[in-house]
Amino acid sequence: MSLALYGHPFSSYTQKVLIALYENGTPFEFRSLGPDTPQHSAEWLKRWPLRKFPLLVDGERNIVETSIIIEHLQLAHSGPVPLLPADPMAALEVRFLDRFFDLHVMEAMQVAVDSALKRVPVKSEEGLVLARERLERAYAWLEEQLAGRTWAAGADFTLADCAAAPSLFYADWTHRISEAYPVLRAYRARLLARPSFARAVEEARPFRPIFPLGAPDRD
Ligand SMILES: N[C@@H](CCC(=O)N[C@@H](CS)C(=O)NCC(=O)O)C(=O)O
Repeated sequence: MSLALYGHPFSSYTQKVLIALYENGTPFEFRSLGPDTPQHSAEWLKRWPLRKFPLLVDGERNIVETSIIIEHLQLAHSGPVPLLPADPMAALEVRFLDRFFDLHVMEAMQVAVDSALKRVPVKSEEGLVLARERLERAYAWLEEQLAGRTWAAGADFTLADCAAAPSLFYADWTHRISEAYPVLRAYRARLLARPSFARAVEEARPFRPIFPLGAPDRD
């Protein structure tokens, strides 16, 4: 059954799913959402009127919410890299960390982005302060959590790392991970060196000028 992914290369949540697809070499068609492809936007909105992306289409099925998409890929299109461990308690830990990166890193960073884009009634300076406070708490927690680990949940690359890579990538652009957090900085560097994420970062590079807070000259 053929797979199609609707999304945008610069979107953090799209990248989360791209990492999972690239990790397993899963064949799919990428349908980019943008001004040059109105037919993709029309199809995406027809299939998911809640206007969030990415959306995975697997045959007749529309699958949304990135964590669910990755779990679907594992169940229906598994490959050499299992992104959820077979042991249920180990899988629960991976799901918890996936939630942590989405809710406490990605969403915290998004506060600054949304206020800069005037999508919320918060001044951009205030949004940035709020995002920084939240990110600082998340960084401090992660510094302890990741000590002695290669990947978020231990020795294996999982769903949690798919969530961590784009969230820490853009969070660092929003509020730099300071030298007080060497473990977290090293983990972010390992994520950037992972071929699946490195590919997603390269594909998104031409879109850096659209980052509303201004993309730094690194990564
Ligand atoms: N919880 C959702 C979040 C998806 C999401 O917020 N995607 C962003 C793009 S990175 C989006 O759809 N933004 C458009 C909007 O909010 O209007 C998931 O995991 O898929």
